[in-house]
Amino acid sequence: MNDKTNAGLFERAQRVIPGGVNSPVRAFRAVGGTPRFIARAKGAYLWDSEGQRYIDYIGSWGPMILGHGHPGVLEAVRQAAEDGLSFGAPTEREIELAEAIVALVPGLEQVRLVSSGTEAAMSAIRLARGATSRSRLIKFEGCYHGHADALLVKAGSGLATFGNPTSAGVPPEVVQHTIVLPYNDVAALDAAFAEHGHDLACVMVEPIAGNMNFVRASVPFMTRLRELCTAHGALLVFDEVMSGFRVALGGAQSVYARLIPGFAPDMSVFGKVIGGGMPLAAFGGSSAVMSQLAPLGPVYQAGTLSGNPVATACGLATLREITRPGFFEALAQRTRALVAGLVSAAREADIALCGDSEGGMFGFFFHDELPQNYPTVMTTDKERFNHFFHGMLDRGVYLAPALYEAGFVSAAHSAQDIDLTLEAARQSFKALRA
Ligand code: KE4
Repeated sequence: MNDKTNAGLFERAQRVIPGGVNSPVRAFRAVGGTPRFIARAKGAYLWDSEGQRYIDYIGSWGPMILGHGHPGVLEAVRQAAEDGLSFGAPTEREIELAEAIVALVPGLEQVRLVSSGTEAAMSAIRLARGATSRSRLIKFEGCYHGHADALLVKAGSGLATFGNPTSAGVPPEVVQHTIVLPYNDVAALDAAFAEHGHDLACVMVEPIAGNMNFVRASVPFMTRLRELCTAHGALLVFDEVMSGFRVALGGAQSVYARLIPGFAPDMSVFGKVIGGGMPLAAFGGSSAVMSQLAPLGPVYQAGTLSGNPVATACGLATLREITRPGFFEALAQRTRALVAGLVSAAREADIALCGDSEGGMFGFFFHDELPQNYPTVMTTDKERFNHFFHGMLDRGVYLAPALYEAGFVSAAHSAQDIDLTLEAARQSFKALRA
């Protein structure tokens, strides 16, 4: 009989899967200890292979905005699976999902569906380069856009967790066109555009960066970024894989459109929530730009499972729920209550903690003020975070297993779940002081 303990499963996994995981952050190497092997999930909860229940604040790193096992979503997936898992041919449901995304994101005229955020971001870069006949791109330190070679430069997700700002195996010539700038630094933007503006294809940015925990782009920074891209003919690409349909129904771009009159990016990348937990992502923009894509134009992009009928059913059912009146107001309120409760629980234990949230996405730092960029995030107390993480895990609360990751609340998290979480936090903070 196989050993079903987390430790036993981890030992067995490491024999046949590198690091025992299919995505590095899951290995708990940033926080130490044994990863939990999840057996099942329902609503706001996960159960590991030993039967231990956790209140889930990862939500599969964003997709599970409704909570796990939403009946309407499961029914849609069941029906779609009955009708066929994959055809490699167009379906009406792909049109419905594309129409839903375009309707929810002003400025988007067309989208192409793909299977992962990495694929969407990689394709958006290729399209921006093809559409502008330019090669250079700007990304920002602390932002992560998936693991395509050109973007694995000072990435802020797993790589930052490992303290490895670039990845082995990425030839220097592949990243020679990628400029990495400090986040929220207007002077650096001006200098980079002054030098490279004429051959910049695009700038890719996480408008609310969830791969260095939770850092907002400042209004002056975003305003200047928009001005400079427009002035130099570079495409402004919003990576909303994490923030899209998570921080607001219209994504982070709708938040900035309220703060900066007439603001909109030129292209957007989505993932996570739009797949509802199934492999689905998208990138989009104006028809003029998107028409450069094969089969219409010269920029090639393809995918066997792109627009998969079961994944699109899951995504559509998810979007149907989050567009219900009041959905985001309720989610944002619950998430704010969580963050405010964490900050006050820490204060009771005389521990410096600050936090922020937008919609159903949140972050917190063992720091006395919110970091505005990656170097500042790096100065926050990692050891204290790791102890807190394990204190919460031992008390049945599953936070993101890395200081540099954002957290996620779902519509299934009840007020009681928040209260239980805050009680676990009070005890964990006290233990930190002991
Ligand atoms: P995927 O290829 O993992 O679907 O998406 C890549 C991606 C692109 N852009 C942003 C802003 C992202 O946050 C991501 C993926 N996010 C990580 C969490 N930090 C996924 C978790 C993981 O790597 O296992």
